[in-house]
Amino acid sequence: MVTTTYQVQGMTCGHCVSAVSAEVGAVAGVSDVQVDLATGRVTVTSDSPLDTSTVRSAVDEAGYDLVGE
Ligand SMILES: [Cu+2]
Repeated sequence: MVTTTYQVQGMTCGHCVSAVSAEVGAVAGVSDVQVDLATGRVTVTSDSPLDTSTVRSAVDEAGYDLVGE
């Protein structure tokens, strides 16, 4: 299991958290997504290391921005 933390910009409420959790959770190999609304930190647990671009697309799909890289 690999745990990676990402920084997501633009989340403002529980709905945003659900949207990001759902999209990132749908990425192949992801088993868990924890979102901290206050800090914008998204912790993703997966079977193997994820492509940042894949996670970025998922966050983008939910309507938010992955910060950095
Ligand atoms: Cu919201």
